[in-house]
Parts: sequence; C-alpha cells; structure tokens
Amino acid sequence: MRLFNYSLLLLSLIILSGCNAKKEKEKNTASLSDRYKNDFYIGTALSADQIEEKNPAVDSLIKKEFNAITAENIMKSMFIHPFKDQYDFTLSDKFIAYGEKNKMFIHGHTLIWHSQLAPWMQKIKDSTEMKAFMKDHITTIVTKYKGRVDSWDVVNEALNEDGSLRKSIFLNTLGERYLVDAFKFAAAADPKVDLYYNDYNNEEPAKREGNINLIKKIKAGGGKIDGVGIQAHWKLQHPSLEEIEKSILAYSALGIKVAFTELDISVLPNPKDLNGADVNQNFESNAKMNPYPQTLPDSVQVKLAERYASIFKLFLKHKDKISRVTFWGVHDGQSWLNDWPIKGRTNYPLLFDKNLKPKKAYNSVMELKETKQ
Ligand code: 9MR
Repeated sequence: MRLFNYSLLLLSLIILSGCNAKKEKEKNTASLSDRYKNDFYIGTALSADQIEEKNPAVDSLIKKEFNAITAENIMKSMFIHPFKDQYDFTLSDKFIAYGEKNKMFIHGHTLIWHSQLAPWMQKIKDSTEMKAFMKDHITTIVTKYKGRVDSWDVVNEALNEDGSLRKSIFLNTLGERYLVDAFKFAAAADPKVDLYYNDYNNEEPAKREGNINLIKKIKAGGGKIDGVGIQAHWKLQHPSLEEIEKSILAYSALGIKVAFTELDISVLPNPKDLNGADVNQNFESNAKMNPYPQTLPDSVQVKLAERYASIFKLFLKHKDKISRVTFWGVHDGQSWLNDWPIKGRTNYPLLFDKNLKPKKAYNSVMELKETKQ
C-alpha cells in the first residue's frame, strides 16, 4: 500500500514537473507575432542601429516578437533623397534585406511628408518643379523596391485637426490634386503594392471626417488607395475605445484596410493636454512633467497593461478589418516620446522596458490570446 502511495506521488511529481517545463518552454518561445499570427501582423519601427543589427539582444527580441517592420526614420525624404540628383539607399537597402532575411512584412515610411524634407526640397516654389519632384521621388523609390516592399505610406499627415487640408509645401504649390497624383505615381511604379494614407489623431471625429473625404477624393480622382494608417500615438485615457471603434468601422466601410501604424501609449502628463504627434511642438521640462525618472510605479504599470488589453481586445474584435498593428519602437529606452513634446523625460509607452524585459502590458496583450481562438 505504502509502495503504491509512493509511486503515485512520484508519478504526480513527474507529471507536474513536465507541465511546468512545458509552461516554461511556452513562455520562452511564445511571442506576440506567433500568438497573433492568424489575426494581423505585429510590427515594430526600427532605428538605424537596429537595422544594422548593432545590439544582439535587441536583434533577437525583434526577430522573436515581430513579423512586420517599418523604418522609423531612414526612408524619410531628407535621408533617402538628400540632393536633387542624388539618392542614398545605403540604409534602406539594409532595411529591406533585414525584412527579407527574416521573412517579415515590409512597410515603407514615407514618400510624401511635409516634415523631414531635405533643404533643397524646401526651396521648391512652383507647381512644375514640385510635380517633377514628386514624380521622380515616388517613382524612383517605389520602382527600386518593387515587389519587395509590401505596403507604402504614400502621403503622411496631410490633414489639420479640424479635418481641413494642411497648408503644406505640397498643397501650396500644387493644390489638392497633389494627393491623387501621389497615389497615381506610386501605383504606376508598383501596381501590386498596398498604398496607404497615414496620419495621427485620425480617430478623432473631425479629423476622421476629413480623412474620409480625402480617401473618397483620391478614389474619385482615379487614385488607388488600399488602406488607412491610424498612427495611434495614444494616452492612458485618450482616445476612447468608442472613437477607435467608430473609426475602424467608418474607414473599412470605404472598402480599405485599417492599420495601426505607430502605436505607443504615453503615461506622462502633457503640456496643454496635447494629443497627437506634431513633431514641431516642444516645451520646457520640469520635475512635475517628468514624474517617473527612475521607474514606473506598479499602479501605472497596471493601468498601462489594462489600457493595452482593452485596445487589443477591440483590435481582435475587428481583426477582419485590421491588416497590421505596429509599435513605434521595440522598447521604452528608444521611444521618441522620451523627447517629445518635452526633451529628456522618461516615458514608458511600449511593451518592453529599456532593459528589454516584457512589462505587465506585454503579458496582458499575450494573455488575450492564451486560449485557442
Ligand atoms: O520617431 C521619429 C523620431 O525619431 C523623429 O525624430 C521624428 C521626426 O522625423 O519622427 C518620428 O516619427 C514620426 C513618424 O515618422 C510620423 N508620425 C509621427 C512620428 C512621431 O513623431
């Protein structure tokens, strides 16, 4: 009898340790991109150093967790087209090679954007010169990566907060037809690649209306547009899930894909309660505006985890309409939000901390997919 009990105990211990080992293995191999592989791509923005694989620990984290990439900066016009007759594809070639080597979805960011223009572009004054620039810039870049880039941000941030068109150098020289032209040039260079319009705050009612009109105008003008990018530079309380959901529904009703292209969630106070991502807005720092310089209190970690969970729950509800969810950076240490709208703060907007450790927010996003769907 005693022998029987002993064997039973031993058997239970073996089974238990087997289960724990399985759980441990699952923990080590489980990843965001794997958990969400039947739902949408899970992407990250890559810095130049990450494209060049300078830090092996960061590199293996990227390869493990993400299956889509966007270049955070190196494809912007000032870097890729610094002089009128000169392109610099050194880093963009490496970026594409990185995506291909790792079988990742490759997103191109960004062709036409009023910000980060090369100095020579800022001097363009008339419509003939501007149209020639747009045609050459878009055609050269899209043709070079034809069949290798999966989707492009053709136009970035063309709208004001009230939904009207931003008075950018493009609008000022060409009028609103520049929007249709940009999409036509891109489609002519690579008819198969997905073409997106990308903006921040375009889940807010007024800007959303403007964005819907813009998409309709592009279509009416004969432009091919396949999707809208909602950047998703969000906060703990804002925007509401209701507005995000209304946006997913309204945009997909136009027959296009919805992507969340630059997701991060700021946990810091903002001067003037600023929303969005206008890189030209900057303010002075002080201790009140930088409340967590060392670590993020657990109470806020929990709030961030809950916010991420509710957002991903909504994304899953509408997974048939969503093509990709991309985080704007791999880990907190590299986030642009450490320097915007106030320089030198410590923000905690992503799923991995600056030491590359998964945060509570990571677990909350993973746990949504723990049970087989
Ligand atoms: O994260 C990017 C930061 O490193 C750059 O300094 C900045 C200006 O080019 O752009 C940031 O990325 C922006 C993106 O390209 C477009 N949407 C807003 C993003 C955050 O500002």
